[in-house]
Amino acid sequence: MFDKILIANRGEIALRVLRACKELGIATVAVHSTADSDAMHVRLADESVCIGPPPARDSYLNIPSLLAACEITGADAVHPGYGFLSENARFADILAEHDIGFIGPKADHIRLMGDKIEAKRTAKKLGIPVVPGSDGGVTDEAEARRLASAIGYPVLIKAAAGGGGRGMKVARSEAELMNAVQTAKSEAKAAFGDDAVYLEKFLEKPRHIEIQVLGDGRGDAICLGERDCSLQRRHQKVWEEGPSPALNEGQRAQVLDTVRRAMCELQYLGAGTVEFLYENNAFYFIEMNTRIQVEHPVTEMITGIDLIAEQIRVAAGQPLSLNKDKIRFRGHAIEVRINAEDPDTFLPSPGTIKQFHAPGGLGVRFDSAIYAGYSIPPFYDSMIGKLIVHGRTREEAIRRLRRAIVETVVDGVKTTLPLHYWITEQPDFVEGSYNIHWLEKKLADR
Ligand code: MV4
Repeated sequence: MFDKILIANRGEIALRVLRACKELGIATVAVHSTADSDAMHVRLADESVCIGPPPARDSYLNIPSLLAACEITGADAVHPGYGFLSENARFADILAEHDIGFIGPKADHIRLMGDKIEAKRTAKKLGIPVVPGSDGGVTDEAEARRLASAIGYPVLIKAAAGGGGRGMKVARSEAELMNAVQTAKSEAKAAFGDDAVYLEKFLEKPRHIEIQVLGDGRGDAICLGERDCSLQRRHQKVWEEGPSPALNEGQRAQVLDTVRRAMCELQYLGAGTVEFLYENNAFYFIEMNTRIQVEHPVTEMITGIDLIAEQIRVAAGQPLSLNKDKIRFRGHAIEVRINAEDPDTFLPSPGTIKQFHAPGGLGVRFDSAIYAGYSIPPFYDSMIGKLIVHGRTREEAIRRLRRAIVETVVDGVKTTLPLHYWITEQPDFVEGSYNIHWLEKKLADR
């Protein structure tokens, strides 16, 4: 097992990793930019190192600084959290060259899943159902036309280096195709330095359902259920819940088993998420994320498994602490992201938190690094915490969420909590019938 873990992140996820380390008896090192000297993760860690000025590229993304911080403190492993360097294969390789553990997947798997064409090809080979589309990249115009008519319009053009919705273009007819391909290519080139694109059947009203996986890197893997993340705004998740209100037991058992077998065959190491679109009772793989995700507490609440502790164990070469027959799913969990934003305009609202009171009680979890008197720096993303609730049923979880939102006090900055309360008041949403377009449509005619 590792003796000392350096946490290459900030905010609530840095606290989340710190807590797991403490419970495992592992010493912790926090790193921080000059904008984060007063941050809670710095206060709670055993040691801390300043790694640079406020812009992330000079601090939280600065690999030489992070290596120096490991060297100075004698940390023998790094946990990257989410975002920043969490899916940077080169960082994983460099740590290995320096004999420092990376608490994440094998570098080759990070690289493989970072290329969305290769990821899809791999998923298909492993028996996971994928969205119908081109089996590789699209190069010339004639090929694009041929592929699109074979797939059937509408088609979606996606960037191989993309993900998270950036660089996608819809073509509803052959007349729109060339322009869509050209635009997608030049946007991909500008955003990622790579103009490779591929085609997929455009699904009109899918849900976004993702499967949490954990692998030991030696052929054992488990699936810890799904999260329904269909409530998004501009490709930012707003509300995540599990189990998905759209699935029945049979469908769930089947997709979980397919994904588990695939991860065993891949010899996947660590935590990962296999993302699907779900429409008309069918699953279609779109991407795989090779990191712990923001919404991992939904899974922890319904399984009782500490996902960060499992990541650390398997990264240290230990087996998973349980096998697939020991996993039990209990009740329903919902996570809402609390952003320091105006709930009507979504403009950022940085500033100083004057008063703060966290909600509590049965089935309530509040993951955050804020405190009364804390100033939210303007340099990073606006998420200041997550409220997670658990109940025996979805109805109970929604009622508990409403109660917990009312109990929460965050004064001094605007937050998205009123938006979440408003969502719980929408009858069609409470009924469970929603897709990836529900939130933006509702917001538009609110
Ligand atoms: C799609 C799609 C429809 N059809 N692929 C957006 C983010 C990226 N991870 C995949 N995305 C989509 N891929 C096909 N073939 C619609 C989306 C999409 C979306 C997906 C999940 C959650 C919200 C979304 C909002 C708009 C579009």
